[in-house]
Amino acid sequence: MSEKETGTQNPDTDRRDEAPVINAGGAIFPRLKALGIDYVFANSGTDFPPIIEGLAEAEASGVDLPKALVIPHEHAAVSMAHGYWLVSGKAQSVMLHTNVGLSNGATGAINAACEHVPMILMSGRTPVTEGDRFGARTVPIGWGQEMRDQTALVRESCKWDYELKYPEQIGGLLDRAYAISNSTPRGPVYLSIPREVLCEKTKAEGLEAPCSMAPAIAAHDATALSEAARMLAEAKAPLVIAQRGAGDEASFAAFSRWAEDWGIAVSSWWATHLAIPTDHPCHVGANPGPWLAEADVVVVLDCLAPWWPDNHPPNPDARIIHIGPDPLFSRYPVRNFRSDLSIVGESATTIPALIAAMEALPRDQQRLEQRRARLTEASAAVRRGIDDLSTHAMHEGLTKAHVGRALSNALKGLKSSVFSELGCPLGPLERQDRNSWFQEPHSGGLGWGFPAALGAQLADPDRVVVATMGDGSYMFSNPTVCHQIAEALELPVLVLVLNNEEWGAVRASVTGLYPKGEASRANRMPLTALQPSPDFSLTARASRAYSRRVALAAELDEAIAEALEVVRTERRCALLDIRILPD
Ligand SMILES: Cc1ncc(C[n+]2csc(CCOP(=O)(O)OP(=O)(O)O)c2C)c(N)n1
Ligand SMILES: [Mg+2]
Repeated sequence: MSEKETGTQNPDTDRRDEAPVINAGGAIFPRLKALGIDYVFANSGTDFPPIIEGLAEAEASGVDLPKALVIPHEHAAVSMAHGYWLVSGKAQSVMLHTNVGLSNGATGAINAACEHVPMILMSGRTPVTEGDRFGARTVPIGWGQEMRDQTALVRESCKWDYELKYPEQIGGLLDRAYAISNSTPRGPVYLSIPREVLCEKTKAEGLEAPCSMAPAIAAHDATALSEAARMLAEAKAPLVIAQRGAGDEASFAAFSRWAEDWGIAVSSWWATHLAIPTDHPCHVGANPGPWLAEADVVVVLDCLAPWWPDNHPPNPDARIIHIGPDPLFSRYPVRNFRSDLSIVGESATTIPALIAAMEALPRDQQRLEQRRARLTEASAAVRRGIDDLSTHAMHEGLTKAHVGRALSNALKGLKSSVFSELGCPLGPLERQDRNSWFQEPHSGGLGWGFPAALGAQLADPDRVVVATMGDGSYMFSNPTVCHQIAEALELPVLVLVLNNEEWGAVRASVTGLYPKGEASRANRMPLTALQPSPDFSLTARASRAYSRRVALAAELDEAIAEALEVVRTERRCALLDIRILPD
């Protein structure tokens, strides 16, 4: 009797006989490439044999694949994907080991979610079967890495998650993961990939086909946008607070022209991206306080927390407009900044639309001129204050402001991005171009700056990329790992460690809350010192980076110039361990 007659025919097996089949673990790679993904930042484990075997098979077959990179710590892998996105605008993927690898990457996922950074995050899943199946558990970790809900480790940070059930789902699920990750508001997505499923065979056919699902990009409501345009055109004292930049290259440039044209104050309170050049006549600096007190219309442009509620009370009569890909930041349970008008959309589209909508509206030319003149004066005064801070007597030692100013002088005329994590502050560090400034996300998962800078350098080898961070942040970044990556991938990042031998921000937080408390008066505040300070220059040198310790103000300019020269001519990572005073 034939199979057909008995009804035992397995259509799947039959199909496999006809079409070429590959290991499911390898099918992931050509699919990612088809989605436009250049890199898989990977940290492998014992759940990886079908992935590694599949990858080797795919490589041997000559199909187009993303580059799979060994990243020796998961936090670095996720943060590199984050940094890559920031300068390229292209989502990447990260592949980690079961629950233990995923938990090491979870802080990176929290950071990416906070900043709306898309990426496809994957991690293995310990086998569920205990034998009698290819790929089943073997050694004790197969049992030890079991969890009821592994995905819970990153679920709150991910827009979408799923566990791969069948190998033939790979193409469709990755398309969906990619499309959702890149939809407004963008963010990481997570797919868990169990070992037994990856050990199965699947069809090779179709893996290189174009993505089957387009991201959904939200656009502003036209009525709300016209209303915002009218409010701004009629405003007496308009203010924009911008934290996450001003969209793409074109909208960034248009935003600067518009602010000047209409005489609108722009504050960069806790800006994680640059929205306007620091020396723009309308850039009133980081402190929105005085401007909020008088503003009658405030635009909160993509800001999670646009001001400090107790310190910067807005004018009670002000009307407040929130604009952004998720203007109310719906993922956060508590965020009660008033919003009279909320406009959803990507800044790259909303900003030009708002500008266009205002063009046709009447303007009081005299009022605008007065506003412009006042802003020019006020922003110059803010810059003079910063200049004083950045250049005042250095005989007692260096400050973050001094280093920031020296760095901006050294970077003049170079295409550069500075990643600052409690490093050089914006202001003393002057920045003009889009993508020239990135600060750690407001989720503050430290250890982000160095690997994010590595990701940015990978995305744009011609750019000078600087990672400037506190000594604490440098240690959080797993520096040995980051220097290994820099050497292995030839990523000549300039690293400036601003070493005050403490967690200064924690100390400042204590003195802020208890200015006259025991801890503030103590000779040495508990739980904040990082002494004895390691010799970070040796950590860098372990991976053959250039390194130098800078203790004296007189050495600073020359040390930065020398390090920059190494970075640019030898294409080698360079680290300066710069002794700074506590703030
Ligand atoms: C992963 C992580 N752990 C702990 C903290 C808490 N934290 C916030 S700021 C800070 C100190 C940072 O020290 P450093 O980088 O040396 O900068 P400094 O404030 O000394 O200039 C710490 C520990 C955090 N934000 N993230
Ligand atoms: Mg410190």
